[in-house]
Amino acid sequence: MSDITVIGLGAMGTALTEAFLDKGHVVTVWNRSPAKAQALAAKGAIVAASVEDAVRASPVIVVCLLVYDTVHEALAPVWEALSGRTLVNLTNGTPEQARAMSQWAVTHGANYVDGGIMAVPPMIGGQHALILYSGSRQGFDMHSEQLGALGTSKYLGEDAGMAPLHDIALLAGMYGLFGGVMQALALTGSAGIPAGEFVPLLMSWLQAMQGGLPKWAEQIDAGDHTSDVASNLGMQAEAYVNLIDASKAAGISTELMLPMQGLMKRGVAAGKANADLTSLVELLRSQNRSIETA
Ligand code: FVH
Repeated sequence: MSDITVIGLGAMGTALTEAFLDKGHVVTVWNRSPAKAQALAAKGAIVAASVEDAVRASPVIVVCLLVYDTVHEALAPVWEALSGRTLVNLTNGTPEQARAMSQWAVTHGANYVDGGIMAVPPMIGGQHALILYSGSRQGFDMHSEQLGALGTSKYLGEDAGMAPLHDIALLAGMYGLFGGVMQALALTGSAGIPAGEFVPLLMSWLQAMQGGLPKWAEQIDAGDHTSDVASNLGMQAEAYVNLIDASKAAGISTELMLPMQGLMKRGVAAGKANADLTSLVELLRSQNRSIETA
């Protein structure tokens, strides 16, 4: 028996395996393309000949494949081997996919823990690598020491959907930020300003704006978007027009910027001109436009 099995040796699965090995764990690995296991074997990993052998090798199976469908594809034929083991699925997915997989695993006698990796491969094993977990408390507690090799663990409760929900919400924040950063760099770049010159200014601006988020949380939790408003939506919607116009004038695509403008306009039309930008969160909740227009 080994301590841990890792199924999936892409960029992330490889980093996970290395972190387990670094902490002295005995690790069995399996990957669809066997060549990716060679470097890990040289570092001490045991290479299983089949998925079934990999599952049977350890009490805890860490899976990190591309998407949930590939997890099903890989594990469905070997369901009998999962009984009595803990399945930790670190593949990116939706809360619904995680809950369905939890049900499937539990039906086959396994503890199921879902995970969201908030880190890129080089961060794995360091304290800044945050790994979110949810699902079986028993499964998480039994293996929390081994999982601690990957970074900082945060357990979010028995509902397997909680880790992917938090994961996706954090990624939504990240992609929103990155979208704005791309627009900013395209704009300044069009005027010949090197990114290296502008980025320090951008970073300190974003840091300053981030300081306002606790107030956002207070307003959203209280459902009060009209007290103590410093920058009302009506004013921001007018200023936002300049952002679109300046981009167009510079020959920069507005495709990343237009959805936010659409939401602002909807907020103003809904009578929220004097409210804070936070009122738009309620608008997103109450009317799912992407579903309506899909
Ligand atoms: N890398 C990152 O920055 C992010 C950080 C946050 C978490 N994500 C998620 O982690 C999952 C794996 O990502 P990855 O970076 O390891 O991805 P790849 O390097 O592309 O490796 C993909 C592995 O999946 C295997 N695979 C794909 N299709 C199948 C299949 N049909 N059957 C069996 N295995 C399959 C692939 O095998 P192979 O191509 O080497 O044979 C790799 O092992 C992912 O959910 C991220 O969103 C990473």
